[in-house]
Amino acid sequence: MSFELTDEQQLTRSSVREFAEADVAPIAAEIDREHRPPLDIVPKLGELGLLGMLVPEEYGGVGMDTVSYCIAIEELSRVCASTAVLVEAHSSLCTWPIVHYGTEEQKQAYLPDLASGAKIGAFGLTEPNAGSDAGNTATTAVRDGDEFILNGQKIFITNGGFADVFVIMARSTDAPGTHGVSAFIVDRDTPGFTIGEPEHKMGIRGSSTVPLFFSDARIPAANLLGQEGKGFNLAMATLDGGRTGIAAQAVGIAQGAFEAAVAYAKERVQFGKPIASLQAIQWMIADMATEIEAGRLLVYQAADLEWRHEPFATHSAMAKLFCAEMATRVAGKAIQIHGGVGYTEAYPVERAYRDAKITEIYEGTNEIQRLVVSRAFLR
Ligand code: COS
Repeated sequence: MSFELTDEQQLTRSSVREFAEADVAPIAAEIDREHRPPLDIVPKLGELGLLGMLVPEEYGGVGMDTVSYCIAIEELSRVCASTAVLVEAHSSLCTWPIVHYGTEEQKQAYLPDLASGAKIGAFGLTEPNAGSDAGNTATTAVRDGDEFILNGQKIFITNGGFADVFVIMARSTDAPGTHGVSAFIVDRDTPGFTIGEPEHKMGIRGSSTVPLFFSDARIPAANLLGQEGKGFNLAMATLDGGRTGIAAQAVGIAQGAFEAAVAYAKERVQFGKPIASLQAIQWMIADMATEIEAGRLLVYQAADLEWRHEPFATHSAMAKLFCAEMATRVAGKAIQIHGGVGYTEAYPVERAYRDAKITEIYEGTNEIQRLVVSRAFLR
């Protein structure tokens, strides 16, 4: 057993960190304040291969291992969680299911543009009455000759405001519960498919979160993704990997907040000396560092299991569960170390705290992660 990253993984960390520091960090506070997705840097993300990380080389991607992918998400999140989730939802939730369930024609048609960043991807599972109960999908897809007609609504769709390609779950058969659901690839310009107003969120304000509406939206039957009636299984398998990505995002957010807290503790003088010399601060720093490291190991373990084609769903749920709560705790302590200024926009830790919270909710609430983990031991 080796805990050492490969040369390639270390290179991923250093190159993504360099890009994140140079191009993402300077805009992170601004896009948060302006509720504006970082669309200006999408071409650069594409150029660097950061939108094709999970796409095999034969379709124009990088074909990166999943640990490297998590490192990249971690490094982006360290400076900007909104940019990281743009990449994560595009990669884990849109390119991944097309790579793994797509026909050769679908892969040829969609993957090269998604990998280069010419197109951005999104994923539509959640509905007003199908949140944690994801199998309660009400959106319908009715077959009509060589088309499906989609009707219904999705909510809270990450990247939805500007994405070009959507993987959408809709009920296409009369089979009960999760069995009637199928997955479809839907193009943004499909007549009858419209995008709603962006949500105003507590955190990840630079991420686009919108509702989607389908009103007699006709898509080619050839855009059925995977087997008909197996869309719920596809969505769950997609989320298994996605959850490791969100756990990596949480580790990155925590790391960024931690580094800010360490720097501040060394520079802030009270009682005639830097507050870093006070045991109250030292203990918080020790707890933060230890928790981040534990979370990081959970992430890399889940990612490594996936890459080696071992069962990993329980581990990805554990990683997300632990890392999400850890990131909220660490960001909270980072604010505490900063004191009053930490509660203002002058320092990045209040943004980290707001951004960390969503990792406890999206891609399955932590209550759902506890359900997934406990089922593995109690079934
Ligand atoms: N991979 C593949 N298939 C899976 C799976 C997985 N990880 N988990 C479950 N399935 C399959 C089951 O094998 C079952 O298939 P069959 O009926 O063909 O045997 C089917 O899916 C239904 O599974 P289950 O009975 O476990 O479904 P439940 O309705 O009990 O729901 C939970 C399971 C609650 C875990 C699921 O609905 C869930 O993850 N909810 C959260 C949704 C979510 O994360 N939303 C975030 C939105 S995306 S940002």
